[in-house]
Amino acid sequence: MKLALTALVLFFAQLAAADHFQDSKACFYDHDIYKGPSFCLAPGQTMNDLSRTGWNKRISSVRVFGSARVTLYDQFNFQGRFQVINGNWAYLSRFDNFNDATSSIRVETVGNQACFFEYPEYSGVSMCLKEGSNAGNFFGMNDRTESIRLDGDVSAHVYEHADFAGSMLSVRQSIWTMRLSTPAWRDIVSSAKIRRQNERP
Ligand SMILES: [Ca+2]
Ligand SMILES: [Ca+2]
Ligand SMILES: [Ca+2]
Repeated sequence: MKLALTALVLFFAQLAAADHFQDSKACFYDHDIYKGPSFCLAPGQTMNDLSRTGWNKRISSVRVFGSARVTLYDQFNFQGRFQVINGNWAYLSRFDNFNDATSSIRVETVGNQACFFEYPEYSGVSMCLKEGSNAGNFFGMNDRTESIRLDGDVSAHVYEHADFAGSMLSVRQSIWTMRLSTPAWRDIVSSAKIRRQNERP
């Protein structure tokens, strides 16, 4: 049984590693949960008028790979209401009502940082911290983290309590889901230090 569990953990660690090394890009889908027609953009690409490609006010879900970061705007030419997206959103309707609202898009790349997500698979509400950060308080993300994505050459040293107190876990590769790989750490992270991969906290 112990062997099976180790194999399972290894499997998820590999999944997370595979995901981490995928090319950075963002993909946009016509329907919820990444279904229907879609298109992808690489970091640096923008679309200032989605009506030219027949995609105006159609996007319903977004997937983000690698260290891409997306900004959606509800008007042409990067105007109007906007949302910054660091992770995967299966239902934009649950994200400040951005379902079928997007008219222009920017995709950028982000540097060395760690992103903390409310749900597994880098989804839900997120918070990203740059290399060198000392976040003594997670505020709205306190005790909510269920996946951690490392972008670039960083590790995240995460703590059970605020102000770097309690148990510490050094995260050196992305964690796809804490439900399986690190269950004791699910919804428990309250503070973190972000460092270069081999630097001490
Ligand atoms: Ca749609
Ligand atoms: Ca959570
Ligand atoms: Ca905590």
